[in-house]
Amino acid sequence: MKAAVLHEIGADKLDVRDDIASSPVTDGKVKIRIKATGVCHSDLSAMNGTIPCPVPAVLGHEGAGEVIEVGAGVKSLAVGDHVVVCWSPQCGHCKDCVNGKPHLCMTYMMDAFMDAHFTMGGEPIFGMAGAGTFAEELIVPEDGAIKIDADVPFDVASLVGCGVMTGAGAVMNASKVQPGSSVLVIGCGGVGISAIQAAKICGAAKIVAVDMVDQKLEWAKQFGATHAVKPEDLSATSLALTGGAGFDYAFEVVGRSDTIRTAYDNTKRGGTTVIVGVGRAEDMVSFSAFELFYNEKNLRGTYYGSANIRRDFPLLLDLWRSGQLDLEGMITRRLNLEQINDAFAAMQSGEVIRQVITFD
Ligand code: PAD
Ligand code: ZN
Repeated sequence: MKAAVLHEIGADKLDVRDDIASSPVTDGKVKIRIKATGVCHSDLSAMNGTIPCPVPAVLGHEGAGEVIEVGAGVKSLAVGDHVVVCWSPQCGHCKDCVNGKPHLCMTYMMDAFMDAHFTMGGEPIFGMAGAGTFAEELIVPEDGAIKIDADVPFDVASLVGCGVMTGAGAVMNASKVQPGSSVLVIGCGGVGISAIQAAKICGAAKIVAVDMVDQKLEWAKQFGATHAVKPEDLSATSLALTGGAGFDYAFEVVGRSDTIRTAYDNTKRGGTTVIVGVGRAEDMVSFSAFELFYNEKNLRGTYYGSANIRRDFPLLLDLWRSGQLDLEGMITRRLNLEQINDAFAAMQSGEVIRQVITFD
């Protein structure tokens, strides 16, 4: 089959080849024919070493498709089912799953580094985060594929598998944005735009989007931001809208120490700062011992939008169906797998919200 492979960390291009195979479908696993896959910044972060990834690897983790084979013991899925791939499956039985934090489930974590479900030239190779949706076919555990209604277009469904779940979940799950509140979103890519849409759905009265790309600011307004400004204009906007007190909620959706600091500084005392972006392990952020006490801000991260995927994937698609969550509008470019390296260039220049690769 065709797949896009990362050969080494630091490579600036993926190798699109047609000699990749999948290993046999073993007990408890399913094989999916991928129909659509979004291109997320985290794919780029796997290439540059920000996110750990065993190599060589098939990248891609935001996908949807159709089940074409089920292993022994699989109960919840059948051949022909339409599914969204989940890159961090939730087992439903561990302490985190039963304590209402299924996104922290570690049951399948090691599989990503130990269980290679692709082969290249007969040698086993891994898929990013246990997934690898930049491929025509993919094997995941049963818990890594969530069944959806057959009438949902695959391109729309694919986005729910990462960017939309993460951005919307940051707002709905990690911070529970309240009606009438003020919200700051720094970084308006696919994840940030999803956070903006969710903030509007939750009833935020003021939603300020920050990005340095003009087109992103235009899009942010189309998707629900009440104000959209360049980083250098944030202080003046905060002064005008909050009297300089800061926002009830601030979301960092870039993955850098300086924007994390900006998000914290622009959160009001007692407010909540949520770190959504994935930054580098060596990029340190500093806080004074006094300010952490005095400001009483809630500073937290969010992994995969703190999702309960069996609840949230259908919930997000219900919001899409009701017209409140615009997923088609976020797809600013459609392409095929051969154009994957162009997709990374377009993402870095800021000319797209989300790009979706489709397979025939
Ligand atoms: P993207 O590249 O599409 O968007 C990032 C946006 O940030 C772009 O519009 C940039 O112009 C903008 N930006 C860059 N630097 C700055 C700055 N200094 N100030 C303001 N804006 C800036 O990325 P994405 O939306 O796909 O992903 C965003 C982050 O979320 C990225 O770090 C990704 O790895 C992370 C992510 N986290 C999870 C999770 O589980 N927490 C899941 C998926 C993605
Ligand atoms: Zn992602």
